[in-house]
Amino acid sequence: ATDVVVFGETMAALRAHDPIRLGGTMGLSVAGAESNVAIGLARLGHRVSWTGLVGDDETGQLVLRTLRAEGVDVTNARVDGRGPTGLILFERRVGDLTRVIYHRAGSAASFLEPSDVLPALTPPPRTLHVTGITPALGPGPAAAVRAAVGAAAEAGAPVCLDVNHRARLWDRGTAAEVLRPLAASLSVVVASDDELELVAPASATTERDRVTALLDLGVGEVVVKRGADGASAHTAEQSVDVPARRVRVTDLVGAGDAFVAGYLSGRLDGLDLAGRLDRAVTTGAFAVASPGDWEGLPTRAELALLDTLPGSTLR
Ligand code: KDG
Repeated sequence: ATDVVVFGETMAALRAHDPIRLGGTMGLSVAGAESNVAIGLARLGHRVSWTGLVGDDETGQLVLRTLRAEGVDVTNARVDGRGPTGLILFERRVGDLTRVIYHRAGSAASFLEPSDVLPALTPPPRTLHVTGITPALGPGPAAAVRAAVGAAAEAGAPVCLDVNHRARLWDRGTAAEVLRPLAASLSVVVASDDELELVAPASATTERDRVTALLDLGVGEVVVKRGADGASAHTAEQSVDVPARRVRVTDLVGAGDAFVAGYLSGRLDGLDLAGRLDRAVTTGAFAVASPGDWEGLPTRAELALLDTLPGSTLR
Protein backbone atom coordinates (compact mmCIF):
# COMPACT_ATOMS: atom_id res chain seq x y z
CA ALA A 1 0.00 0.00 0.00
CA THR A 2 0.98 3.60 -0.44
CA ASP A 3 2.46 5.15 2.69
CA VAL A 4 1.25 8.69 2.10
CA VAL A 5 -1.20 10.23 -0.37
CA VAL A 6 -1.04 13.99 -0.95
CA PHE A 7 -2.78 16.29 -3.40
CA GLY A 8 -2.79 19.99 -4.18
CA GLU A 9 -1.35 22.56 -6.53
CA THR A 10 2.25 22.38 -7.70
CA MET A 11 3.44 25.37 -9.70
CA ALA A 12 6.35 26.32 -11.86
CA ALA A 13 8.66 28.34 -9.61
CA LEU A 14 10.96 31.13 -10.74
CA ARG A 15 13.56 32.34 -8.28
CA ALA A 16 15.14 35.75 -8.75
CA HIS A 17 18.38 36.76 -7.08
CA ASP A 18 17.76 40.44 -7.73
CA PRO A 19 14.58 42.50 -7.46
CA ILE A 20 12.31 41.22 -10.24
CA ARG A 21 11.62 44.73 -11.56
CA LEU A 22 15.31 45.06 -12.35
CA GLY A 23 15.32 41.98 -14.59
CA GLY A 24 18.25 39.60 -14.72
CA THR A 25 18.34 35.82 -14.54
CA MET A 26 15.91 33.54 -12.73
CA GLY A 27 16.12 29.86 -11.90
CA LEU A 28 13.25 27.57 -12.91
CA SER A 29 12.01 24.80 -10.65
CA VAL A 30 8.69 23.65 -9.18
CA ALA A 31 7.04 24.41 -5.84
CA GLY A 32 3.96 23.37 -3.95
CA ALA A 33 3.54 22.64 -0.27
CA GLU A 34 2.10 19.14 -0.75
CA SER A 35 4.62 18.07 -3.39
CA ASN A 36 7.41 19.41 -1.15
CA VAL A 37 6.16 17.02 1.54
CA ALA A 38 5.90 14.21 -1.02
CA ILE A 39 9.49 14.70 -2.19
CA GLY A 40 10.72 14.88 1.40
CA LEU A 41 9.03 11.57 2.20
CA ALA A 42 10.17 9.88 -1.03
CA ARG A 43 13.78 10.87 -0.32
CA LEU A 44 13.45 9.14 3.05
CA GLY A 45 12.32 5.96 1.29
CA HIS A 46 8.55 6.11 1.77
CA ARG A 47 6.02 5.29 -0.95
CA VAL A 48 4.20 8.51 -1.77
CA SER A 49 1.62 9.52 -4.33
CA TRP A 50 0.85 13.08 -5.49
CA THR A 51 -2.41 13.93 -7.19
CA GLY A 52 -3.19 17.21 -8.89
CA LEU A 53 -4.01 18.92 -12.15
CA VAL A 54 -1.36 20.60 -14.28
CA GLY A 55 -1.98 22.66 -17.40
CA ASP A 56 -1.52 21.35 -20.93
CA ASP A 57 1.82 23.16 -21.12
CA GLU A 58 5.56 22.73 -20.74
CA THR A 59 5.60 23.82 -17.08
CA GLY A 60 2.99 21.14 -16.35
CA GLN A 61 5.34 18.58 -17.86
CA LEU A 62 8.15 19.99 -15.70
CA VAL A 63 6.01 19.43 -12.57
CA LEU A 64 5.21 15.81 -13.51
CA ARG A 65 8.75 15.04 -14.64
CA THR A 66 10.25 16.47 -11.44
CA LEU A 67 7.94 14.47 -9.20
CA ARG A 68 8.54 11.29 -11.19
CA ALA A 69 12.29 11.85 -11.01
CA GLU A 70 12.02 12.17 -7.24
CA GLY A 71 10.25 8.81 -7.01
CA VAL A 72 6.78 10.23 -6.32
CA ASP A 73 3.91 8.28 -7.90
CA VAL A 74 1.96 10.60 -10.22
CA THR A 75 -0.30 8.03 -11.85
CA ASN A 76 -3.39 9.76 -10.42
CA ALA A 77 -2.27 13.23 -11.57
CA ARG A 78 -3.44 14.54 -14.93
CA VAL A 79 -3.17 17.29 -17.49
CA ASP A 80 -6.22 19.58 -17.64
CA GLY A 81 -6.39 22.20 -20.36
CA ARG A 82 -8.96 24.46 -18.68
CA GLY A 83 -6.18 26.59 -17.22
CA PRO A 84 -2.38 26.89 -17.26
CA THR A 85 0.00 25.42 -14.72
CA GLY A 86 0.26 27.99 -11.91
CA LEU A 87 3.38 30.11 -11.48
CA ILE A 88 5.07 31.30 -8.30
CA LEU A 89 7.83 33.90 -8.26
CA PHE A 90 10.27 34.08 -5.37
CA GLU A 91 12.11 37.36 -5.00
CA ARG A 92 14.90 37.68 -2.48
CA ARG A 93 14.60 41.09 -0.84
CA VAL A 94 16.44 41.89 2.37
CA GLY A 95 18.16 39.33 4.58
CA ASP A 96 16.13 36.14 4.96
CA LEU A 97 13.00 37.77 3.60
CA THR A 98 11.63 36.20 0.43
CA ARG A 99 8.73 37.88 -1.35
CA VAL A 100 6.28 35.47 -2.96
CA ILE A 101 4.24 36.48 -6.02
CA TYR A 102 1.50 34.18 -7.31
CA HIS A 103 0.12 33.84 -10.83
CA ARG A 104 -2.28 31.04 -10.06
CA ALA A 105 -5.87 32.35 -10.25
CA GLY A 106 -7.71 30.24 -12.85
CA SER A 107 -4.86 27.72 -13.00
CA ALA A 108 -5.50 24.10 -13.99
CA ALA A 109 -5.17 23.12 -10.31
CA SER A 110 -8.03 25.42 -9.33
CA PHE A 111 -10.39 23.05 -11.24
CA LEU A 112 -9.60 20.12 -8.91
CA GLU A 113 -12.72 18.16 -7.88
CA PRO A 114 -13.42 15.33 -5.41
CA SER A 115 -13.49 12.84 -8.32
CA ASP A 116 -9.85 13.72 -9.08
CA VAL A 117 -8.56 12.78 -5.63
CA LEU A 118 -10.83 9.98 -4.36
CA PRO A 119 -9.33 7.25 -6.60
CA ALA A 120 -5.93 7.76 -4.89
CA LEU A 121 -7.53 6.65 -1.61
CA THR A 122 -8.44 3.16 -2.85
CA PRO A 123 -6.95 1.06 -1.35
CA PRO A 124 -6.59 3.34 1.69
CA PRO A 125 -3.04 4.65 2.21
CA ARG A 126 -1.26 4.53 5.57
CA THR A 127 -1.71 8.33 5.77
CA LEU A 128 -3.50 11.11 3.88
CA HIS A 129 -1.79 14.49 4.12
CA VAL A 130 -3.61 17.70 3.16
CA THR A 131 -2.82 21.38 3.66
CA GLY A 132 -4.92 24.47 4.22
CA ILE A 133 -3.65 25.85 0.92
CA THR A 134 -5.80 23.56 -1.25
CA PRO A 135 -9.24 24.67 0.06
CA ALA A 136 -8.16 28.29 -0.51
CA LEU A 137 -7.86 27.64 -4.27
CA GLY A 138 -11.60 27.53 -4.97
CA PRO A 139 -14.84 25.64 -4.30
CA GLY A 140 -13.77 22.51 -6.23
CA PRO A 141 -10.45 22.11 -4.37
CA ALA A 142 -12.23 22.84 -1.05
CA ALA A 143 -14.78 20.10 -1.84
CA ALA A 144 -11.91 17.77 -2.79
CA VAL A 145 -10.29 18.30 0.62
CA ARG A 146 -13.58 17.71 2.47
CA ALA A 147 -14.32 14.57 0.44
CA ALA A 148 -10.83 13.12 0.80
CA VAL A 149 -10.59 13.81 4.53
CA GLY A 150 -14.02 12.24 5.03
CA ALA A 151 -13.26 9.19 2.89
CA ALA A 152 -9.86 8.56 4.49
CA ALA A 153 -11.20 8.95 8.02
CA GLU A 154 -14.08 6.59 7.21
CA ALA A 155 -11.65 4.01 5.84
CA GLY A 156 -9.58 4.26 9.01
CA ALA A 157 -6.61 5.98 7.34
CA PRO A 158 -4.99 8.65 9.55
CA VAL A 159 -5.33 12.16 8.14
CA CYS A 160 -2.71 14.87 8.71
CA LEU A 161 -3.53 18.55 8.14
CA ASP A 162 -0.89 21.26 7.94
CA VAL A 163 -2.84 24.50 8.46
CA ASN A 164 -0.38 26.39 6.19
CA HIS A 165 -2.28 29.68 6.17
CA ARG A 166 -1.60 31.74 3.03
CA ALA A 167 -2.82 35.29 3.64
CA ARG A 168 -2.51 36.08 -0.09
CA LEU A 169 -5.18 33.45 -0.85
CA TRP A 170 -7.78 33.97 1.88
CA ASP A 171 -8.33 35.74 5.19
CA ARG A 172 -8.07 34.09 8.57
CA GLY A 173 -11.83 34.14 9.23
CA THR A 174 -12.66 32.30 6.01
CA ALA A 175 -9.85 29.81 6.59
CA ALA A 176 -11.14 29.07 10.10
CA GLU A 177 -14.70 28.50 8.82
CA VAL A 178 -13.41 25.90 6.37
CA LEU A 179 -10.73 24.22 8.50
CA ARG A 180 -12.50 23.92 11.89
CA PRO A 181 -15.16 21.46 10.63
CA LEU A 182 -12.35 19.12 9.50
CA ALA A 183 -10.76 18.89 12.94
CA ALA A 184 -12.81 15.96 14.26
CA SER A 185 -11.63 13.79 11.31
CA LEU A 186 -7.91 14.51 11.79
CA SER A 187 -5.29 12.29 13.40
CA VAL A 188 -2.46 14.82 13.18
CA VAL A 189 -2.67 18.61 13.15
CA VAL A 190 0.47 20.60 12.32
CA ALA A 191 0.32 24.36 12.77
CA SER A 192 2.65 27.21 13.55
CA ASP A 193 1.80 28.82 16.87
CA ASP A 194 -0.14 31.63 15.18
CA GLU A 195 -2.12 29.17 13.00
CA LEU A 196 -3.52 26.92 15.73
CA GLU A 197 -6.59 29.12 16.21
CA LEU A 198 -7.59 28.56 12.56
CA VAL A 199 -8.34 24.88 13.20
CA ALA A 200 -9.13 24.77 16.95
CA PRO A 201 -12.65 25.51 18.20
CA ALA A 202 -13.31 29.26 18.50
CA SER A 203 -14.16 28.87 22.18
CA ALA A 204 -10.51 28.11 23.00
CA THR A 205 -8.44 31.25 23.45
CA THR A 206 -4.97 30.19 24.62
CA GLU A 207 -2.50 27.80 23.00
CA ARG A 208 -2.97 25.32 25.85
CA ASP A 209 -6.78 25.49 25.49
CA ARG A 210 -6.57 25.07 21.72
CA VAL A 211 -4.37 21.99 22.03
CA THR A 212 -6.69 20.50 24.66
CA ALA A 213 -9.79 21.26 22.59
CA LEU A 214 -8.29 19.54 19.53
CA LEU A 215 -7.27 16.49 21.58
CA ASP A 216 -10.81 16.40 23.05
CA LEU A 217 -12.21 16.36 19.50
CA GLY A 218 -10.23 13.18 18.89
CA VAL A 219 -7.11 14.55 17.18
CA GLY A 220 -4.32 12.15 18.13
CA GLU A 221 -1.31 14.46 17.80
CA VAL A 222 -1.19 18.26 17.82
CA VAL A 223 2.16 19.57 16.59
CA VAL A 224 3.06 23.24 17.04
CA LYS A 225 5.94 24.77 15.07
CA ARG A 226 7.87 27.76 16.39
CA GLY A 227 10.50 28.22 13.69
CA ALA A 228 13.92 28.89 15.22
CA ASP A 229 12.39 28.30 18.67
CA GLY A 230 11.71 24.63 17.95
CA ALA A 231 8.48 22.66 18.11
CA SER A 232 6.13 20.85 20.48
CA ALA A 233 3.92 17.80 20.07
CA HIS A 234 0.97 16.93 22.27
CA THR A 235 -1.06 13.76 22.67
CA ALA A 236 -3.65 12.91 25.32
CA GLU A 237 -0.83 11.27 27.30
CA GLN A 238 2.20 13.51 26.86
CA SER A 239 3.73 16.72 25.57
CA VAL A 240 7.24 16.93 24.14
CA ASP A 241 9.28 20.04 23.25
CA VAL A 242 12.35 20.02 21.04
CA PRO A 243 14.70 22.88 20.15
CA ALA A 244 15.37 23.77 16.53
CA ARG A 245 18.65 22.69 14.99
CA ARG A 246 21.06 25.56 14.62
CA VAL A 247 21.99 26.03 10.97
CA ARG A 248 22.91 28.99 8.82
CA VAL A 249 19.73 30.30 7.20
CA THR A 250 19.84 30.15 3.40
CA ASP A 251 16.16 29.95 2.41
CA LEU A 252 13.25 29.64 4.85
CA VAL A 253 10.67 28.75 2.19
CA GLY A 254 9.73 25.08 2.35
CA ALA A 255 10.95 24.57 5.93
CA GLY A 256 7.43 23.84 7.18
CA ASP A 257 6.86 21.24 4.48
CA ALA A 258 10.20 19.61 5.24
CA PHE A 259 9.22 19.54 8.91
CA VAL A 260 5.97 17.71 8.05
CA ALA A 261 7.85 15.22 5.85
CA GLY A 262 10.22 14.45 8.74
CA TYR A 263 7.38 14.17 11.25
CA LEU A 264 5.30 11.82 9.08
CA SER A 265 8.39 9.79 8.24
CA GLY A 266 9.10 9.28 11.93
CA ARG A 267 5.46 8.40 12.49
CA LEU A 268 5.49 5.80 9.68
CA ASP A 269 8.69 4.35 11.14
CA GLY A 270 6.95 3.95 14.50
CA LEU A 271 9.24 6.39 16.34
CA ASP A 272 7.97 7.83 19.62
CA LEU A 273 6.81 11.45 19.83
CA ALA A 274 10.30 12.77 20.61
CA GLY A 275 11.76 10.79 17.70
CA ARG A 276 9.14 12.13 15.29
CA LEU A 277 9.87 15.71 16.37
CA ASP A 278 13.62 15.15 16.18
CA ARG A 279 13.33 13.97 12.56
CA ALA A 280 10.99 16.91 11.81
CA VAL A 281 13.40 19.57 13.08
CA THR A 282 16.22 17.80 11.25
CA THR A 283 14.50 17.79 7.85
CA GLY A 284 13.30 21.34 8.55
CA ALA A 285 16.90 22.40 9.17
CA PHE A 286 18.02 20.87 5.85
CA ALA A 287 15.39 22.98 4.07
CA VAL A 288 16.45 26.15 5.89
CA ALA A 289 20.13 25.56 5.19
CA SER A 290 19.76 24.95 1.45
CA PRO A 291 18.32 27.02 -1.41
CA GLY A 292 14.96 26.08 -2.96
CA ASP A 293 11.80 24.59 -1.46
CA TRP A 294 12.74 20.91 -1.60
CA GLU A 295 16.03 20.59 -3.48
CA GLY A 296 18.15 20.26 -0.33
CA LEU A 297 15.99 17.70 1.49
CA PRO A 298 17.91 14.72 2.86
CA THR A 299 17.90 11.11 1.82
CA ARG A 300 17.71 8.64 4.68
CA ALA A 301 21.48 8.16 4.57
CA GLU A 302 21.95 11.93 4.84
CA LEU A 303 19.74 12.40 7.90
CA ALA A 304 22.73 12.19 10.24
CA LEU A 305 24.76 14.69 8.21
CA LEU A 306 23.81 17.67 10.38
CA ASP A 307 25.24 15.90 13.42
CA THR A 308 28.65 16.09 11.78
CA LEU A 309 28.40 19.72 10.67
CA PRO A 310 30.33 21.99 13.05
CA GLY A 311 27.98 24.45 14.72
CA SER A 312 24.80 22.64 13.73
CA THR A 313 24.21 21.04 17.10
CA LEU A 314 20.84 21.05 18.77
CA ARG A 315 20.22 24.48 20.21
O1 KDG B 1 5.43 25.88 1.66
C1 KDG B 1 6.13 26.43 0.61
C2 KDG B 1 5.08 26.91 -0.31
O2 KDG B 1 4.62 28.14 0.12
C3 KDG B 1 5.46 27.03 -1.71
O3 KDG B 1 6.05 25.88 -2.21
C4 KDG B 1 4.31 27.44 -2.57
O4 KDG B 1 2.59 25.87 -2.12
C5 KDG B 1 2.95 27.00 -2.17
C6 KDG B 1 1.99 28.05 -1.82
O5 KDG B 1 0.84 27.86 -2.17
O6 KDG B 1 2.36 29.04 -1.21
